[in-house]
Amino acid sequence: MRDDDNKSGEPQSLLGQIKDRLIASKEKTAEQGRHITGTPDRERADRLPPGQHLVEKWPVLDLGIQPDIPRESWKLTIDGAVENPLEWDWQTFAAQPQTSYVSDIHCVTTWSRYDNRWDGVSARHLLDLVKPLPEARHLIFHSYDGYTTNVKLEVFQDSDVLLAHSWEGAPLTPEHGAPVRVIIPKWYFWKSAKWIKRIEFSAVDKPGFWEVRGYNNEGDPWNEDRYSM
Ligand SMILES: Nc1nc2c(c(=O)[nH]1)N[C@H]1C(S)=C(S)[C@@H](COP(=O)(O)O)O[C@H]1N2
Ligand SMILES: [Mo]
Repeated sequence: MRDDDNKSGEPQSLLGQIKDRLIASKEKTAEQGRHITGTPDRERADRLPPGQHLVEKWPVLDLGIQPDIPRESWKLTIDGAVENPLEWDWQTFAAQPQTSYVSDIHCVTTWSRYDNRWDGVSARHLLDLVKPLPEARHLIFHSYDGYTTNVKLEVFQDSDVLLAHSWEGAPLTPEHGAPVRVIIPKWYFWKSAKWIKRIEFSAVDKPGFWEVRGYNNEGDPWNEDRYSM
C-alpha cells in the first residue's frame, strides 16, 4: 500500500509501511539475484545432494583423451549470437579481472567434493564483453578433446560461474582441464567443460556429448537431474 492509496487520512499504517519495505527489499533481492538459479551449496544446512557421497581426493573423468595444451598455444573463441565475438589467447585471458570462488563439486557418478577454490575470469565479466544478442538463449561449450556440453544462458549468468585456470591456488593440472576449464558449481560436473576451446552462444539448444547419450539436459543435483528417462 502506497501513501496515496491511504484513504484514512492517517499517517501510513504500520502494515502499509512494512509492506512497502517488504516490496522494496524483494525488488532489491530480485535485482541482485536475477540470474541466481539456486542457493549456493555452502549456505545450505545439509550440503550433500540426494544420492551423493563425499570424497576427499579429486577424481579424474574424461573420454580417454587428456589433451596437453600449453598456455602459449591455447586459444578460446567466443562466438555465435553475441554482439562482440572474441578470441582470447592466454595473455589476454590472464589480463582480465580475476575472481575467486569456493564451491562444491557434484559428479553425476555420485561423488561430491566440498570447498574447491577456483581462480579465473567470471562468466559475468565475459558476458559484459561479448554482449549476448536478445535471441541468445543457450551456450554450447566445445573442448579440445572433442567434448561438448550445453547450458541455458541463465545458468551461465550465475555469479559463481567461472572460467577457471587454478584450483586451490595452483594452476589446473592437464587431467583436470588445463589451461582453462568452465566451472558451473550449481550443476552436475559434466556441465563444467575441461580444456575449453570455444563458447558458442545460440538461439537454439544443441545437446552435448552426454546429453545426446541419455544424460539430462539440465543438471541440478538438488533435483537429481541425472538422466533423461
Ligand atoms: N572436455 C571435457 N570436459 C569434461 C569431461 C570430458 O570428458 N571432456 N568430462 C566431464 C565430466 S563427466 C566430469 S564428471 C568432469 C570431471 O572433471 P575432473 O576430471 O576434473 O574431475 O568433467 C566434465 N568435463
Ligand atoms: Mo561426470
